[in-house]
Amino acid sequence: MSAPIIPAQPPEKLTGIQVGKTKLSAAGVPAVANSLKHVYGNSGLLRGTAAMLKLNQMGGFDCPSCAWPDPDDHRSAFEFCENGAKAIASETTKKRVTPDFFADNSVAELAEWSDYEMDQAGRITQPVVLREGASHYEEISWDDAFQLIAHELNALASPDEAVFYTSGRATNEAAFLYQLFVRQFGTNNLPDCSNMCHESSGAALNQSIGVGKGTVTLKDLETAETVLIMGQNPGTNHPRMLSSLQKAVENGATIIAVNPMKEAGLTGFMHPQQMKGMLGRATPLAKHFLQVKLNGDQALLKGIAKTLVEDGTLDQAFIKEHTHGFEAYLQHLVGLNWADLENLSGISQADMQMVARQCASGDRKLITCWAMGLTQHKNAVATIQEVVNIHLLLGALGRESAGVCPVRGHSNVQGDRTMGIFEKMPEWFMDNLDRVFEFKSPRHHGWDVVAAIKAMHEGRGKVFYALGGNFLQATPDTEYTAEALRRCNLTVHICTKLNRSHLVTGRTGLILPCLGRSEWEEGGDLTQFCSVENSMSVVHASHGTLEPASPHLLSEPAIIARTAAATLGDRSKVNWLELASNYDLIRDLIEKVIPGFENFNDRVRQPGGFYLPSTVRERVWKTRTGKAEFNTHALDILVPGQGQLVLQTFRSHDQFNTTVYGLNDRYRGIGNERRIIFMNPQDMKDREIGPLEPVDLTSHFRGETRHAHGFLAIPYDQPAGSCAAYFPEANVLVPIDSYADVSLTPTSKSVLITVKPSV
Ligand SMILES: Nc1nc2c(c(=O)[nH]1)N[C@H]1C(S)=C(S)[C@@H](COP(=O)(O)OP(=O)(O)OC[C@H]3O[C@@H](n4cnc5c(=O)[nH]c(N)nc54)[C@H](O)[C@@H]3O)O[C@H]1N2
Ligand SMILES: Nc1nc2c(c(=O)[nH]1)N[C@H]1C(S)=C(S)[C@@H](COP(=O)(O)OP(=O)(O)OC[C@H]3O[C@@H](n4cnc5c(=O)[nH]c(N)nc54)[C@H](O)[C@@H]3O)O[C@H]1N2
Ligand SMILES: [Mo]
Repeated sequence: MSAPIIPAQPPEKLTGIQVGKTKLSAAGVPAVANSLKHVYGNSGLLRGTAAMLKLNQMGGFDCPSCAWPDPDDHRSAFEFCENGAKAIASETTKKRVTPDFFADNSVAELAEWSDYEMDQAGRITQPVVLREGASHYEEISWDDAFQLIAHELNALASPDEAVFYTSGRATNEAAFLYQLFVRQFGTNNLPDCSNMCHESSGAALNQSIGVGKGTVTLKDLETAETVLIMGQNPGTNHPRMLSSLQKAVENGATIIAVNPMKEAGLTGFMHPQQMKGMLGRATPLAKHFLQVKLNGDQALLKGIAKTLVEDGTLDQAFIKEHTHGFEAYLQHLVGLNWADLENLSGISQADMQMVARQCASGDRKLITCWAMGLTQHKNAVATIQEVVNIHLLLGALGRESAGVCPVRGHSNVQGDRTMGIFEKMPEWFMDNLDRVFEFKSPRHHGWDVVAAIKAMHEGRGKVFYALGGNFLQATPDTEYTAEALRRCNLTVHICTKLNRSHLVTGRTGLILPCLGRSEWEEGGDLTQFCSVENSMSVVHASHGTLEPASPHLLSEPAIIARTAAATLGDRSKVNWLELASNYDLIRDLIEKVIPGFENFNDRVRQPGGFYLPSTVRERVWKTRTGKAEFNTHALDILVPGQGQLVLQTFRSHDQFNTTVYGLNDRYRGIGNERRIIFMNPQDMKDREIGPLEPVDLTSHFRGETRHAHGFLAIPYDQPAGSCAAYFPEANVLVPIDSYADVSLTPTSKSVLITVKPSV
């Protein structure tokens, strides 16, 4: 008898919404109170305090939440934010998911649970397997689990039939070992969460300035004159960035925010560790707020560039010495008309000029920060290159207090890429791997996230192995992706907590639970530590200091090493088990393969770690032409058809990606509900939809439709034609074939939908 088909989406239950006021500033005492509630509620007083005191301290562990850097010198006793606290609470919880838990709850029953309930279940303690046709997961020994994986991998007709996903929490050591295993196995099928995240930034920056990373330090940010924050909600997603922004403002910087939503963290900040903040007095952050239409940034940026040209405020010397492609770009700007730019962006010419003049003022110490609001659109790469164009016009790149700052998401997503987690690493990297490990790495490119889903759907991908993450719910087109996973022979998840990807499995499903970042290594070895790279290219150590959630857990490097040893056997000359027992040995190998890691083991032991070198800071441009490149793109902006709206899928305050810590979105004034759609009030009236009325959403793409039912409509200040719902509930609406040009990032912020009252 075959098992029932397990639903792919969270249950469509409403949880009892409470609507309050939207907030005008972020953090303050409520943030601290909320952090403490999460930490002590989950972890208990002792474990909770022990964890919080080690978070982001030198000699402690790196916060597993976002990738925002720590101060280079001074750290306050609590260098954390509300969301870091929630991440820690979720990891250090006292609750456990044991083999008995799986015996009590069938997979079909677990599929009825909400994402919040699944996270609340606690830490998984032992490896478990869902055998073909079985209704429940059951215990399996580590050895048997590795044999099972090895058997399925070695039975494939080609290594390219396997998919090896990575989520950006994996440390450098785990990631390096993983990509080495995958390439020795014989494939480059290494999709990662970055494909859905900052891939557009990497692709754009690599082509424009020869590196795919940001070019500024914390000090640069704190001493900039103008900070442009585009498509980012730092109050929720990068709260520690607010202290840096506060410092920048205190040093005289002007902050300009560009966002369809007036996010609390952009308008004001109450520093929870300063008297003023505790008294509830906020430091105003953004002086100007440009409420751009969803996906309208490209037009706005062109308007800023056009003004710089019309005003003649260009850095001619920089342009001449350092750039390529200026003439073509100039011609393009001259040919644009203001009415189009205004219509497409929703921003007036006067405002675009005001921003341009602010950017060109003083010493042009301009820093532009951005996140998912720019990267998850069809024109994302073009838009980000437009950001770079402005920096090139002003010579605001590769010097102090100026540059570009893509603000990364996952705490080590940037490091994972440095370590080789990429389906198309450059030749020099592969050459180095071959030299150091004496093998021939596969040179044909592998699959990214979208390609991997399609391959599994079409039967070309047969084994899915994930180092962390929640593939089913992080990816677009939930129903399509679920079918892709169901068609696999085997799906394997290395993870800490239960999530929906564990329920929608291949013919056989495996859950391999690992240690969390806060925990010490197997055998209580406190000298072992891992390393990570933050959003500003600082590589530093992370020491686990807590007792593991279960004695059965293995570290990520150990799981990868044992998978590799079982699968490759004599085919590999690498001593996998030795590497997994001493991370210094892994770091020695990283040093041999990747430039910038000289004396890695010494330097990573220095307090605060070290910066990776940046060619841009030396004004060396590793591009096609050896210059920084102006890229000229035609205006290409998503315009909704008759009756349609553009939907963005974004994060609430109480979630970390697909992990739901709570049901509130405090700054936006939402309590106890996630199935909601924020709409412009006039758009609601036009559709005769009242506040809190249930609505159904239909997305439209190339004649195909996709549906999501039973969302509550909330009137919310944003441009007409733009609307927003939470990820992952709305992912079902994002079409698998709708992705960004060049970077192939799913267009999670550019979904064309129609909204109707539920019938
Ligand atoms: N607490 C918490 N922290 C996190 C995460 C989390 O889920 N929770 N996730 C981590 C990860 S992996 C990432 S990538 C980051 C994500 O950090 P963000 O990018 O801040 O995350 P989103 O919630 O997707 O927010 C996108 C923001 O861009 C705006 N936006 C959307 N579309 C547009 C547009 O077309 N133009 C402009 N100008 N703005 C737009 C939205 O209104 C919203 O404010 O955060 C990281 N940190
Ligand atoms: N519609 C829509 N979709 C999106 C986005 C969006 O804005 N809109 N954002 C995209 C972005 S920016 C990203 S980065 C992706 C995120 O995609 P993923 O990285 O795949 O998803 P997460 O939700 O971060 O993964 C959570 C799971 O990681 C596991 N985990 C937690 N800690 C550890 C650990 O230490 N080790 C291991 N091995 N596992 C651990 C837990 O089991 C948890 O359930 O989602 C993308 N998807
Ligand atoms: Mo991300």
